[in-house]
Amino acid sequence: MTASPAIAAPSQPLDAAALAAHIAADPGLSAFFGADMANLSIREIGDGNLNFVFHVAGGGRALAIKQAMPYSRMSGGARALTAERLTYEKLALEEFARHAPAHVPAIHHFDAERALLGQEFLSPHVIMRKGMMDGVVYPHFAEHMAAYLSACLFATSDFALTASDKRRKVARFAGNVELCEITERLVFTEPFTLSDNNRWTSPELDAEAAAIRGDEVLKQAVSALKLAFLTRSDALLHADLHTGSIMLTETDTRVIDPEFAVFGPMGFDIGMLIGNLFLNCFAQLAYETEPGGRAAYRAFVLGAVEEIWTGFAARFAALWREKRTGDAYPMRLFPEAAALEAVLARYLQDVLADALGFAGVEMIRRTLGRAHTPDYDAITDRQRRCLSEKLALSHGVMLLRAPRGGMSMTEATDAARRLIGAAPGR
Ligand code: SR1
Ligand code: MG
Repeated sequence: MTASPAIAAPSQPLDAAALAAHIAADPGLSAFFGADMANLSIREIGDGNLNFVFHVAGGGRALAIKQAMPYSRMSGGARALTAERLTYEKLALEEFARHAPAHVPAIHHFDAERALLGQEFLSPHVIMRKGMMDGVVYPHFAEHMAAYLSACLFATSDFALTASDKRRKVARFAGNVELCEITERLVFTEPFTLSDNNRWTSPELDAEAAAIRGDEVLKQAVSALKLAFLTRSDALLHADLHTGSIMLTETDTRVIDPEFAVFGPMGFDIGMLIGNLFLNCFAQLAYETEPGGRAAYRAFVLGAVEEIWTGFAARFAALWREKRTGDAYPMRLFPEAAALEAVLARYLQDVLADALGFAGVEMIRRTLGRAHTPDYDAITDRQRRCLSEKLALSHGVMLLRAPRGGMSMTEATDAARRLIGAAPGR
């Protein structure tokens, strides 16, 4: 199944009255809100780049209803984009819910024609990026993300699926070309060349941006990673796994917004996530109100990076040893798990090498490309912002220029610690 036919979405987002009328006309939604249907509270709360999101509450219950317009929100309507992305998001949420139900929101409503997706309203959860900017420690986040990543990536890979099932799933998501195109251009191409879409803190970062544009070794490393994204189908990716795609509390972690979902290299999701954690870690320097005021928080962030990797690798290895029901390295050929330990170790080493590279790409593109993150945009002191951005760029460049397979996750976090320790004013 593909996501066609194309959805004819309206050109204006719904207003509260129109959404209330839609809810009233839908038996599932009106049953959800029950007797309080007439007194629904509806407000638009979206802050993402692509969609509108409405908080709808009544009768002590609440939903987050997402509306995809036939354009991207950040373009103000200028960039056409079909609303099919919402169908991929729904398909991905359903798939991930099968493997990591504790870490995705429940779906309560889907209307392809109107491009509406109603999901569990997560409360008191906050967007992780905001929590990190506020300095909130999430003690279970790394463990939860290791569980989510290992379960979803393993279960949608050839290690778990028969070849036929895997091919069917790959085909189902292969039509998500519009959002893949955004990633291919905004993540892997434009930040590494001159483009009207790019922006950076200028003139302070002009020299760094020019050096990156002229760095052939780095651009070849980025291109090799882009080729992996274009051609490989290791597992179903969330494919936009930044800290704005995670909502959490101290005890509960949910991964939201998988509208970019597509099959690709496993290291992409891990790399995007840790790239955003590194970005936040360097931004923390600028949030300090006294020297060292965010040192403990940086230690939490870098500890989380390490724990995500060790937790992922351990859980993935356990699944490989015990639940390898797929066509790759089938159990019937290798009944003794021990015979494949070297293969498993090499596989994980490759995932790590990819993840570190993708993390480097993410750090550079969020600093020099079209789509920045609030971690940096919110820093009003220009000098501090530049310092954090330069550290992020240095770290990203280092990850991409390191010989492939030559770096452990701890070496990557240690490099971040060293950069921060040597920063001016430290
Ligand atoms: C036009 S979308 C820009 C960025 O926002 C999304 O969250 C993705 O990261 C994309 O690259
Ligand atoms: Mg998103």
